[in-house]
Formats: sequence, structure tokens, C-alpha cells
Amino acid sequence: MTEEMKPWRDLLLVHKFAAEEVYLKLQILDEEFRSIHDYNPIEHIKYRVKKPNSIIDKLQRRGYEPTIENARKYIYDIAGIRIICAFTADIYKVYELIKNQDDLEVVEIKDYIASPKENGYMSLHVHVEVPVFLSSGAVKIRIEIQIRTIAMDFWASLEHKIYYKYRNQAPEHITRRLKICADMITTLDSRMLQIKEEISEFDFVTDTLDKKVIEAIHLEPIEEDE
Ligand code: 0O2
Repeated sequence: MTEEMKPWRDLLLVHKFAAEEVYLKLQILDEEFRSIHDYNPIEHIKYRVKKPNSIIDKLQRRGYEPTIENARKYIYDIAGIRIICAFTADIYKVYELIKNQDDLEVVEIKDYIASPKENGYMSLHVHVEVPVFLSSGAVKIRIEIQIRTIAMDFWASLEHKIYYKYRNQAPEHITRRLKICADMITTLDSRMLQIKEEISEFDFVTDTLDKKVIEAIHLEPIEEDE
């Protein structure tokens, strides 16, 4: 590795540590939530560290010199975590879990669900600072957590491919159809949530029924034949 590559390696390494710390934390929160509430708000989690070329690209698109200092200063998603949930309501539950962590400081939120981007992009972006403990001491690293539903993720990955294919010059008929799909996703997510809530009511009724029957059995034990 050449001397000029080393600062890039160090930058990416510290962001990888930050992503790994938060990833592990989220897995623990998910498992705990699942066992206490018998419900999992998270479908799956993945993380990635941006490659130097994408960082340089992003800096140049923003009009900054492609330096390590500028990457540290202006690029907030060098480390990115993506949390996929089944339902929109789960996104905000997961956000609450993140907010309640003492060692994570929420520094910025972009709610592209309440206010989708013009192209139809939806996701909740939460920027957090996490301390990473190195041999030289602790450093605070900012990472981006994107939280979205399965349907929003499906849309975003197709849109991302199209964006890169056409370099932001996608034909109008494609962007129009993508926007229509985004609107369909909003409808789909909200209908799925309604169904889930109805099912939960049914579960509640049957669980209560089970509970009542069990209680009744304990209160009035069946007497054995004499
Ligand atoms: P990649 O290839 O996914 O890494 P900011 O400095 O915060 O104002 P930034 O970083 O553009 O500007 O913030 P934003 O809006 O939070 O976007 C960060 C990331 O969110 C993007 O990273 C994408 O991953 C995702 N994203 C944002 N808008 C869109 C969109 O319209 N479509 C899709 N598919 N993804 C989007 P990168 O570096 O752009 O891309």
C-alpha cells in the first residue's frame, strides 16, 4: 500500500468499526424486542462502507476538492446502515429504539416518508454519532442509518440502477412510471399495515380468550370423578 493510500485506509477502517458497532447494537435491540414483545420490527439489516471512488465522486458532484479532510467534513454516509422493516409504523418504532440509546447521538433526521423526494424516494434517514474506541483514544464517527419498508427498498434499488444507468438523465417516461410506482408503494404499505392491525386485533381477541380460559381453569379446577 502506498503512503497516499494510507489515509484513505484509515478513514474507511474507522467508519467500518463504527458501522459494525451500530450493526451489532441493532441486532441486540432486535433480538431483545423480539423476545420481550414477541414481535420483530426489523426484517433485516445490512451495512456498507463507501468506496474511495464513490466518496471522491460525491465530493466532486458537490463542488469540493476530493480530499480526506473534505470527506470527513462533508460526506456523512461513508458508513451506512440500512434497516428494512415490514411496515411503515415499524420504521418509527426502530427510530425510537435508536434515539433511546445513550451512546448514540442523533444529529440529523431526514424524513423522506413524511416528505418524499420529488422522484418518489421514501426512507427515514437518521444520522448518528457513535464513539469508536481506538488505541489512540475515542473518536466520534457520524454514520447514516436508512430505515425503510421492503417495498420502499425494492423501489429505491431499481431507481438507483436507473439513476446510474442514465447518470441522472433518465427518459421522462421512465421517471414518470417510477413516480407512479412510488405512489402505489405508499398505498400498498398503508393497506398492508391496516391488514396487520386487523390481524393483531384478532390475535388479541384469541389471546385474551386463551388467557381467560386458562384463568378459569386455574380458578375453578375441574374436579375429578369420585
Ligand atoms: P449510494 O450509492 O447509495 O451511496 P446531504 O449531504 O446529507 O444533504 P446526501 O448525502 O445526498 O446529502 O443525503 P441523502 O439525501 O440523505 O442521501 C444519502 C443516501 O440516501 C444516498 O447516497 C442514497 O443511498 C440514498 N438516496 C437519497 N436519495 C435517493 C434517491 O432519490 N434514490 C435512491 N435510490 N437513493 C437515494 P448516495 O451517495 O447518493 O448513493
